[in-house]
Amino acid sequence: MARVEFPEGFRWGTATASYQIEGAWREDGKGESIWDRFAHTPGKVKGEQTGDVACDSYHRYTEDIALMREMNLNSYRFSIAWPRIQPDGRGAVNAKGVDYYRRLTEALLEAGIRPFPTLYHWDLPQALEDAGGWPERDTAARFADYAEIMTRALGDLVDHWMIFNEPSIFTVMGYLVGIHAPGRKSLDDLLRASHTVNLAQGQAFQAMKAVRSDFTVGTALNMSPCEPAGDSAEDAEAAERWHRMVNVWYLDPALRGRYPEAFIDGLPAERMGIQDGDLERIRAPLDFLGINLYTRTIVKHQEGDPFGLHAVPVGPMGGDDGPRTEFGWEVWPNALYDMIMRVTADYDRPIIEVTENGCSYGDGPGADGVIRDTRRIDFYRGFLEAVSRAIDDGADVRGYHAWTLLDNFEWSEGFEQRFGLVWLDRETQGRTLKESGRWYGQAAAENGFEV
Ligand code: IFM
Repeated sequence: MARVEFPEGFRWGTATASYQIEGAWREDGKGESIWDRFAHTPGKVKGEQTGDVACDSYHRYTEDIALMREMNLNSYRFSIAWPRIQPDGRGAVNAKGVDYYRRLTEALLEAGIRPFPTLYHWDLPQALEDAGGWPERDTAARFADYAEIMTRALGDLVDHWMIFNEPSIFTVMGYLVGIHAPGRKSLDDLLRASHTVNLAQGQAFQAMKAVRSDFTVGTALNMSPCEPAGDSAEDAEAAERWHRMVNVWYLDPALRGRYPEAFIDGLPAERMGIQDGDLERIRAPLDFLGINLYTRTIVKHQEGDPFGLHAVPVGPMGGDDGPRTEFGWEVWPNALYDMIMRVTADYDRPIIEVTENGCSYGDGPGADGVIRDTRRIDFYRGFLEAVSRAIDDGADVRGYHAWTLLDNFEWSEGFEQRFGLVWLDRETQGRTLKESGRWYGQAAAENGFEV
């Protein structure tokens, strides 16, 4: 038996997102979001499910906080629904929306849990989509206004913020692939959206720091180490281009004021709508980097791919060597070690928070009511051991957030994929800690575990 230990002060948390857990989709003055519209459109989400009620956390957040306390957690990553704050994405502030997040934040602080909000986890106000959505440049200015409103509203309670959640997922899935809201399928829309999001990141960062210069501001990026499918130089170059497009497309603009060289034929600057001065505007010297990671990516050279990168990922998520979760994602803990070490080397040892990592397994209550989700325990043991190894090898990782607190609305999959440490009974909204939740809580209490 060996012991895996974390540095003193290491944060143990869970992560959630507004549309996936809150419900109350049109209460207290909330406006319609693109996910409300998308989920209400027949054929978009499995089983025609929606986040109208979700986990009802809008009304049951105190129960959720009690569960976090039971697990000895000291950080909670949640997201703020922009349409609760500005129902149309611009103009007057909806006081009841702000009030909800103040109550949530105060209750977290009372419980000794750091509130760790993300400003945008995919629920754009529908009115802004109607005005052009993320491909429309003006959305960046609207977002910076909202960032200022929110940081003013919670700035006396919250120190640590994230701007975006997984920009490369919501732009690619929402504007190119079309399986996420708003469901468009256009490379030009994606290219323009990606630039607006980078502008928004830069402008929001400036607006937040103007509210309080000592805010700690980061962003949460989906990352996955890219491994070449074969031994050829072509595959190696394709894997590197995929890395630039998926992992650092929203990081290099922020930290280096430029786009990475991902496209074979050079940056499509005109199609992206890049204007003079934009490379300064997209800069955001982030105080920390949030890493959301689920598995690795195997990439091969291929012409005729949808991006024009001459690179495509092979097969389903991950490689073929590890077991798979119920979503079909390969369980490959070393992916987290590799990714942390790569950004540590490439970006001069940034402060890192693991902002999401988790797995979907459907294990439910046995006859005795106990939920023995041992595969999830194995998953967390493996990935946390990888984080600890990265810290030993020089990375500056300050916290880890399991995705997710409780089973919730998994976007176009509906409620089928269960990622929670807590089981959700959708009929009663009852919450039951799984065995993985107990294990995670014990590791948090001891700041480590035996392997
Ligand atoms: O549920 C999502 C979350 O919203 C963003 N990151 C990945 C999770 C699992 O798919």
